[in-house]
Amino acid sequence: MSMKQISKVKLLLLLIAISVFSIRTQAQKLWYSQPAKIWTEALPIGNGRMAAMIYGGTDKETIQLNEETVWTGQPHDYAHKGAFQYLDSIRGLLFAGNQKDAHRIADKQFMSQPYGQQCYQPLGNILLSFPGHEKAERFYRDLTLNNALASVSYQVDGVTFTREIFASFPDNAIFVKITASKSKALNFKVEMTCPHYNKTIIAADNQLVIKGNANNYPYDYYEKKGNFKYPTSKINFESRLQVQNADGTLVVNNNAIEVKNASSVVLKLVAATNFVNYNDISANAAERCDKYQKAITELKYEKAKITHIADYQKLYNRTSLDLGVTEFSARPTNERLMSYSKDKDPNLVALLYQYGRYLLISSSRPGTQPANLQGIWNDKLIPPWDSKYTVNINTEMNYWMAEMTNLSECHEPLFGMLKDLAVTGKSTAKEHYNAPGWVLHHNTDLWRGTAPINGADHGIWVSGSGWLSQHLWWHYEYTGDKKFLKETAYPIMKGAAEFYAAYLIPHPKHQQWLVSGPSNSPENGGLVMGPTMDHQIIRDLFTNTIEAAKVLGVDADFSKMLTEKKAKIVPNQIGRYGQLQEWVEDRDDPKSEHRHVSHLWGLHPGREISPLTTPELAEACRVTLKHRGDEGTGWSRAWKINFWARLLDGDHAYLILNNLIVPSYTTDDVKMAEGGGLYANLFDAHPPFQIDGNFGATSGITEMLLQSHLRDGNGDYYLDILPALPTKFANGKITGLVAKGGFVVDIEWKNNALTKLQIVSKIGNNLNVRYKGKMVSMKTEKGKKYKFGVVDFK
Ligand code: FUC
Repeated sequence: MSMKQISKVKLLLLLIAISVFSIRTQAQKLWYSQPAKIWTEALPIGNGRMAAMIYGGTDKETIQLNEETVWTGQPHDYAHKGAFQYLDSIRGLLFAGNQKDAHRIADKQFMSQPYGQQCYQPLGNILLSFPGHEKAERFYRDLTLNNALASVSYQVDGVTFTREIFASFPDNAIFVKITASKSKALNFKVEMTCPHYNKTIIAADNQLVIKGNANNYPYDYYEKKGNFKYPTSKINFESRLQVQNADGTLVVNNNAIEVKNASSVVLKLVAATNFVNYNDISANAAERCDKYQKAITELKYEKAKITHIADYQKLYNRTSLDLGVTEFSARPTNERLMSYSKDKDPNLVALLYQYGRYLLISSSRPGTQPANLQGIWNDKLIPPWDSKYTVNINTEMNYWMAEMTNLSECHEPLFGMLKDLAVTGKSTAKEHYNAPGWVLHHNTDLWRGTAPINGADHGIWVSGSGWLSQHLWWHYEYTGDKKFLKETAYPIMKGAAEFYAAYLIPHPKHQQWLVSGPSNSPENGGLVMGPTMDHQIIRDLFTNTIEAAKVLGVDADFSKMLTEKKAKIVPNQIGRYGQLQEWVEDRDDPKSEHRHVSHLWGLHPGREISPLTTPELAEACRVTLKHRGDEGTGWSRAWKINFWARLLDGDHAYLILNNLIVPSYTTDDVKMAEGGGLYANLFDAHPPFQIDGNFGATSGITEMLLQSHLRDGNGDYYLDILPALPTKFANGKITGLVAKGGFVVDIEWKNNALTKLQIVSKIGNNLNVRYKGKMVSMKTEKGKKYKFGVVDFK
């Protein structure tokens, strides 16, 4: 080959590399060739505390805003004083088969006061108007996941206008930069709006300020039902938007700021409320805004952007997933979603996977509130299910992926909430059950309500405290952090266990058994004694609490008592259709396609059922899943991906994943439409929008590639590599997953078989790596890297 030919080849290779690279980087973004018309087409950004949804309109841009502590209500103890006096009669009625009267008494005497909880509220909007930009060309907007930047660009009369937007965690603010390619071509108006009744919006000098009070709880349905008034709202808030122009002029006009003849403008938004914690609203929102503003007024946009990207990437870049790209991967996101079922576009799966991680980083950072039903994104004064925390599946699903996808820090807000709940839940344990410890029923809110809400038939469910405690134990299992175990986790777990130890009672017909109740198998079949799910959760909590006590060398007598009680809790039972029984009695309906599959908790996220340890029970789970079908609400589909992965059936898990990646395009995004799916912005549709399905999908995909919930007789974890790899994911690579025992795992596979495996031991635990039934067991050293090939698994 001549030199000329060589350089031609080189150039060609370079071009190929660039185009592959650009497809791959494209893979990390959501992008569209039109502005959003509805909220579920807008793109989300967030820094854990503040958030925005960006529509990207050309002549009219809307940036919808949230601050996570703008809620209705005020500090309040929801416990119904003296409710425990009715406990025995409710139990007696249920044991006697009289569910109707049990519901009637419980609804009247045993419910939260008020009967419901409070709701999460929007903060306001930034509105930008660009006269003359109605007819724009070359429109493009995107959200890049690898650097958490949203952008909009288009041309008018040959001038390119761009906006770039991000929410910075280190700088506690949202930044917007607006530029024109031609000098002094920017002419636009900046306004702010706020949907609450009590507010003032003022423009002065170079800033807009909203001051307001959160509305009261918006409807009186539960107030009437429970005959108890909702506490009024006492959250006040302030938000300030600075407009900083490089050139041109600013004119204040009628509470708006007009920018004239500028080349580039930066907007900086801060926001705060008076909320300190669930029991303290004594902060001063204005002082907080002063502080946040002071730190950024002189800060250059480019510097803030660099700081933001570095901070974000520290988390995001820890894990990568490559499932390959095809010609379909380069198309706009909405189009990819529309035709996903026909196209070969595995990269959309990888995008959805990383989007889950992006959304958790954006909605849950140390020191912030945990991700609620909508993460942190809500534009409605009456959001679906109050956009609060439903804990009979949803909040936990939000955090399944936190440790395993290497976002341990993002788990922290959940622990913060648990610290509060372990206090507020004491009063509910005392007033409703005359029991020690703490308990949480099926919902909580900013005020950490723990009493049963909405209706006795599903609100009286006692396992919120037990289920959430699993997350404390997981954090310890993944990190080995003994200080956390001692100071944070164990006291909360112990308090939860104390409650259940006092609460379980003997079953009158099966005296040897202890049962939970009154409770329900989440939202299926009403109030009962002994739903299977409760028993699985309580057993898991007792097991973890006993082990934690052992690690810490404390509470031997308490552990002994838990061990004895645990042995008596009703075991998992297989019913007449071969199904896993949802209740003590064999009365499952094989035709029911109920969205909750609660009694499979022991399979996932629990670990007492597995094809590898309890094959008969696992088979019963499979039968149950067949009965329930492959569809359901968004989160229900997401849970089923996890279930099938735990049953080691990758192809069935994949089938459900594909059932989740379907467009759910209804313009009325509040109405419950048919089944789950995704909106154009890839938010998961219950419907309506609920974020659990996003997080649950990321968890489910991870469970296909790595599982580490099983342990050997010494307590060492098994790392199951590619345990449920779908046939259709023939080639791929995942890096930076985390396994229990503190192992960071990179896996590569080709033609459906493992090719490379690398494991870094962060704690120095013993390692059992399993692949296709073969195992390597070894000691490891802290900080060391171990490499395996398929030949190592003999
Ligand atoms: C549970 C589910 C519903 C919904 C709600 C927020 O009550 O049964 O489907 O997800 O939470």
